[in-house]
Amino acid sequence: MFSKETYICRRAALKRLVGEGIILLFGNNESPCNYPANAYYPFRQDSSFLYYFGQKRDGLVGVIDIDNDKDILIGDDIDIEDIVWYGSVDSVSDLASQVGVAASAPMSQLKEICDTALAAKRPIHFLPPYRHDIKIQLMDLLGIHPSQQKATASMPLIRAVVKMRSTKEPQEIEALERAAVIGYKMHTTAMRLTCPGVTEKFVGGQVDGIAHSYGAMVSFATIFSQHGEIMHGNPSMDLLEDGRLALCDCGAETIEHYCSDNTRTMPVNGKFTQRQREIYSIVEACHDYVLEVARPGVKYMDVHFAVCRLMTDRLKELGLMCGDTEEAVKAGAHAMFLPHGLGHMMGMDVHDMENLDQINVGFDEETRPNLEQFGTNCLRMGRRLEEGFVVTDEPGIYFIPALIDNWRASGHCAEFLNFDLLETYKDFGGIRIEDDVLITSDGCRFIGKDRIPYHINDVEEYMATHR
Ligand SMILES: [Mn+2]
Repeated sequence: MFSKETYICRRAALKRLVGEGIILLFGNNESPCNYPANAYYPFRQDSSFLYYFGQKRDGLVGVIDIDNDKDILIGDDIDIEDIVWYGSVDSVSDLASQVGVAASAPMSQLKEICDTALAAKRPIHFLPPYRHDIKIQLMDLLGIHPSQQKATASMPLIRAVVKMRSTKEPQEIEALERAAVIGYKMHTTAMRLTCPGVTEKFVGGQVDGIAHSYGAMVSFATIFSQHGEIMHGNPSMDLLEDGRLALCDCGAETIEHYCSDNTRTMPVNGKFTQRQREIYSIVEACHDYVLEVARPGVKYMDVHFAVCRLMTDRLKELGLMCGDTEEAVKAGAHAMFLPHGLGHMMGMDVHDMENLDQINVGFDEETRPNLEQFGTNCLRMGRRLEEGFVVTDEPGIYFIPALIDNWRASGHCAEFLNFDLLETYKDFGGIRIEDDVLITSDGCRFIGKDRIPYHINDVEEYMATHR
């Protein structure tokens, strides 16, 4: 938790930005796995609740009454039976005072607060809920059916939260640096353990254990797979095989819930083949290019397309693509290899604030998403970068057999693609390299003092000397 003043200042700023009415910020509840007392572990608090109210306990709601300049922490104190099983915890009024909130109240009072505000026709602001229990709670409190809650969520509140959380405070950047330290341990663990004959699940499980040992949890479900071409390929019981690549995309969350998100792709046997080197070096060039051009004022969508053009040029040299680079990218031909965007915002959520809808986070009035074109429609971040933003830089090249067949059959972008040569890459898999980038006043820098090895020679050397 940060200082009490941090949360007081953030709530004051939120009040100024939203202007009027009453704000409800729901904390998360425990989520049952297979029966109520066996909840998914670890418990994860809602990030916006954490940002303004700092407390990690389940069953809390933050109320910010803008018009009366009053903050209230709502929640029930635990009883003696809970204390027997879980130990003593601070009272809700103590939790409130720890984050500079003067008032607290039991959950039963939340309905009264809402009824009074509704009767007075005051605006009640809430964020779009993403958990079903909160949707039911909202229906009970405000009478809005879950199917209507996304549409009736408060745009002034969404805009204010996005504005505040997008720009990371110095203390948040320090927290992200701590997450990167754990992320480094996770990735180098994967490099040490990767060798022919072990299962993907074994490596993935050891990597997860590092996150849990040094922080709160993984920042998302670890991807560790020989099928790098499957975007979210979770570890399977398959054995790692000599000659193949393993893609590891994983990250940590610190105790205070700040994330890391990195990807490395390594040869299972520790040595890249010539064909793997050729593709890897293109991804590496695209990844490094971002560092040269990302700075305040530059649109991340433009960086994305610049990377797509660079990738197209290099794939033309290998004979996998052909034709005019500009035209090929305009037509979306590069999406055969890169069917996703260059990156996303990162912070307390690994896809920061994605629950507030990507169009509100990665885009704005000036930069609109392209929802039509395959690949381009997956861009999560397009708008102009500002100092203090944290975005991921994660280009990749994938050979997706079903996509090759699909485009070949339909003739899609046939003038820019060499389908016969693509056919011979169907067993290749995929390569992605990902790091987290902080936008500074005049440029950008990677987060994480120790770089996880990613140059071809560094990866091979690390694997040769640490296994
Ligand atoms: Mn990512």
